[in-house]
Amino acid sequence: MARKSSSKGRPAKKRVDFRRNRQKPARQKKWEIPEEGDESAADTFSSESVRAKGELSRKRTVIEKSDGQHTDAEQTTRGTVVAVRGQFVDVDDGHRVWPCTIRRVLRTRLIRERSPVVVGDEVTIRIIADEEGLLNEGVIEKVHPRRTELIRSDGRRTHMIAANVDQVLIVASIREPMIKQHLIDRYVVAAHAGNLPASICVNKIDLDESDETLPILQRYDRLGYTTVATSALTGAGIEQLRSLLKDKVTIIAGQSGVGKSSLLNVVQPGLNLPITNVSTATQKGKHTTSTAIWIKLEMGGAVIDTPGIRALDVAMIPLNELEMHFVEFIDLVADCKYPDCVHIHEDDCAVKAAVEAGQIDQRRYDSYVNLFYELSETKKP
Ligand SMILES: Nc1nc2c(ncn2[C@@H]2O[C@H](COP(=O)(O)OP(=O)(O)OP(=O)(O)O)[C@@H](O)[C@H]2O)c(=O)[nH]1
Ligand SMILES: [Mg+2]
Ligand SMILES: [Zn+2]
Repeated sequence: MARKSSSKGRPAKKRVDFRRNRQKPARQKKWEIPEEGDESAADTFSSESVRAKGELSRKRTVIEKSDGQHTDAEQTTRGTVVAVRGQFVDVDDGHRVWPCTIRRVLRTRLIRERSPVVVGDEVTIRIIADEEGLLNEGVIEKVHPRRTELIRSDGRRTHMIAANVDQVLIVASIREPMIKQHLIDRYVVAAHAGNLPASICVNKIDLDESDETLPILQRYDRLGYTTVATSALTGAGIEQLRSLLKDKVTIIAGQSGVGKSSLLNVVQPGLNLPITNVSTATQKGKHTTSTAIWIKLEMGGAVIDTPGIRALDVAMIPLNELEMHFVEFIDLVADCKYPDCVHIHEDDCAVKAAVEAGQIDQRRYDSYVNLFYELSETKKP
């Protein structure tokens, strides 16, 4: 990941004697928060840490400002949560990644509100000194209001996946593993239910020997989705993929092994995300990417690489709303004979008539029926 290392660009640090008489409190009450992207603010910020015991306790660590002066203001900064590992959270403030914990009162409140800190959250952190007196850690003081929330449900409980996402990129592969249109439809429905625009990427087109990719993508083009055919191996379609990702926060969804991480490695050389080794034996294997991670793109924007299938789900969609997530059904449902038509076994159903007339793709309809039965199963008391 292309991030500034902790040592680079860090202001000079030195240890100085404590003042005899403090003219101002060690901790300034009024914290300044540097504007995002304001390099100079962070570089000239100063901090201190006080040791509790021992020889070093008579010294305090200060960070020298660029003009050689130093002050005792405590440092806060604003950043984005890029990874969450239990109680430990990595925050990128645009200059470096700070390992953070969550302030206790905040954590208690978040647990009560069932709204944990997730990848993509904008947070304000207070920089604190580690055991060596180095300013290398942070405490999350505040989680800023979210623009969007991506939630997954297993039918009983909901889990927050990510915050502030702009769009979903659904990745499938034409082969290895074999493309499954019902899975694409599932993700499309989940994205729609989460109010997120979806784009569809079919990868590994180097393995497409009978030109199957284009007709599949055209089905989604016609429905208004942006589509792209790629090969992480040959580089085909990568420029188009780049322009799709630029300046947006995108969550990448798709089955394990389709090449999500491989594509990101090509989109941004140097990322070095670990890649699954797909052999026939492991085609149904575990995800190489195990937790959601937030990756800043040098061209602008960011992507969230998720463990495929678990990221998006449809289980929280009310059964009677499923039809609304199939865009080509929406204008038709009002023409069904029965107002509560579920478009499966009713007569005079406008949706079924459209399938028969070839206006609605049979596979899309099959996806609808499959999802309908799946949802009615999970919603049984
Ligand atoms: N032939 C071919 N193989 C590819 C392509 N893209 C990825 N692969 C291979 O597919 C396998 C899986 O790639 P990953 O990028 O790890 O897949 P992923 O979607 O990130 O998988 P998870 O992290 O498990 O969800 C690796 O062996 C890649 O080398 C491609 O365009 N063509
Ligand atoms: Mg991966
Ligand atoms: Zn109907």
